[in-house]
Amino acid sequence: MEITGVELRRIAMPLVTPFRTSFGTETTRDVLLVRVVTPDAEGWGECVAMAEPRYSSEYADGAADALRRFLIPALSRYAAGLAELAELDAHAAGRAMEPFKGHRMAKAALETAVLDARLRARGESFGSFLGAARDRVPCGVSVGIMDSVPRLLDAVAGYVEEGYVRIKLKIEPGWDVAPVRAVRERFGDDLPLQVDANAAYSLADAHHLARLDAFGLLLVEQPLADDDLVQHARLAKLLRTPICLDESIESAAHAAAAISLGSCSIVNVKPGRVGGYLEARRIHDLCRAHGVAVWCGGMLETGLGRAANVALAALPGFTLPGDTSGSGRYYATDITPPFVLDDGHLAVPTGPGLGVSPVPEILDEVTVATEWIAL
Ligand code: OSB
Ligand code: MG
Repeated sequence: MEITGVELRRIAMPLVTPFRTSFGTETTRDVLLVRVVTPDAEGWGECVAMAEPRYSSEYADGAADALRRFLIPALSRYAAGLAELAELDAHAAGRAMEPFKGHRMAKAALETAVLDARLRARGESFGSFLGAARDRVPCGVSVGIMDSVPRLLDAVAGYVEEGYVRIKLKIEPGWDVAPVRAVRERFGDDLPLQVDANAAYSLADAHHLARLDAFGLLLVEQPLADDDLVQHARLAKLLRTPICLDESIESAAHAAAAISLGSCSIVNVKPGRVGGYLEARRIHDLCRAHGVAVWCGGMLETGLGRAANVALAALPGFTLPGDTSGSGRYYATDITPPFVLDDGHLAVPTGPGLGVSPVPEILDEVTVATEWIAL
């Protein structure tokens, strides 16, 4: 595949409601989009890095810099060295970028754009390419930290009403046992419920976290620091609630280490966090072979990233509902035709590539800057 050039586009997407986690509050999603242009098709990749390096060390400006300075030139050099340009696919893009450490969210965006262009050119969907085993996926919703328990209960009631099949509550010290208890009391023991701490606790909080065991949670996500698999393994022995890792798992190698240490029994797979959909699929395969459940996380994606996540979530090892919510949970107007929940599920797109494209007028309206890099 020949690549004419790559566009880096920054868009600002106002969220329908502020999203508060233990690491900060988001009111507008600052998104970096990557568009790969080829003679046959163009492909899109959404970079999930946020405006500030709080969830992880990556941030949108840094990702754009890594792309323009290192990753896009590496792809261009790699392509020049290929005997057949036809070999320039997502696997090749991964190899081209491999010499550069980290920057997984930036790499994922470029790899996804290359993959999308390839798949659109040959008329194959992401779901088919990845190995989707179903045509729709059950959807959960991630509910931010609120000012008060009554507000939280109102928000959860709205999502339950909309049909979400699983609720995830963001927690932090001072906002954990009480909101979980309140949600259980109001919605009952049958509501599939889980919590996400975004690394806000330490092992010294083990006794306190064990109080969550009383509420029959599906899992507690990333209770401790991202770089501490050993302490997560210790914590796992002190809790009945299964531990799920998010921030700690940046590659299949990390997943293998976490499984052998006993640091988690469930993995949240976010393609951006692990460097792309190929690595995400490797993690799925590894976890499946070890009987470790996976589910698809989210990073407040627009319809572009959502389309690929929904395809991934249709793989057979994704046995828990994902944070693959409908577009309306995040944005009043999505840049693609919106993803709308039907009976608590989203349909896996079937069209070529991502199966959705940005609506040009909407995209222009939210665009803050564009940059064209000719190859
Ligand atoms: O930890 O899963 C997380 C959003 C941004 C950054 C980190 C996380 C989240 C979410 C929301 O929980 C997931 C979503 O609905 O996209
Ligand atoms: Mg998380």
